[in-house]
Amino acid sequence: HVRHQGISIYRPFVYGSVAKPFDPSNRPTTINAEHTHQWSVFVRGIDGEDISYWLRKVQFKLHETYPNSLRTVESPPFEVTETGWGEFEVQIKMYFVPEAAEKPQTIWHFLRLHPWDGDVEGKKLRRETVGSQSYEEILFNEPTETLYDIMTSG
Ligand code: SLL
Repeated sequence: HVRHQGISIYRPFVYGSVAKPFDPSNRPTTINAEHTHQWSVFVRGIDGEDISYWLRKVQFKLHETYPNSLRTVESPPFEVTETGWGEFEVQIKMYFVPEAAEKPQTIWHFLRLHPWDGDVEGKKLRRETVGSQSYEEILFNEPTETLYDIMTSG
């Protein structure tokens, strides 16, 4: 791969989660009785930008209590939706398009189900949606010429 020396390209993205408690009076009967929340964990562009021109796939490694805890998403939306009862650290491994000739990068996100303030029991009754997300930038140092062309066209 021919690389552009001394050049860096970066792109913003967001990763995080959103979790919503089940309404006890209106619970889907198919859901495991111990599960208190439905949640999603995601990697996405800013303002809905499609980032699949540089992000090829994402592997979300869930807590080992989940069946098939390694979830691979090969196209947007790069997200996993599940139900559960507990908070845990999600490992998010980002794979880049082959033109990038870059190794995958791993980031971590803490899946929050409960609000920070007050006690957990009280919050369950309030049934709040809890979101937690981080803004990041991916940095490609000395990008390949083909990646450079992809990133700078359109
Ligand atoms: C805790 N250390 O104890 C954490 C682990 C794991 C959450 C939380 C599993 C759902 C299922 C689930 O919600 N795991 O498949 O039953 O709080």
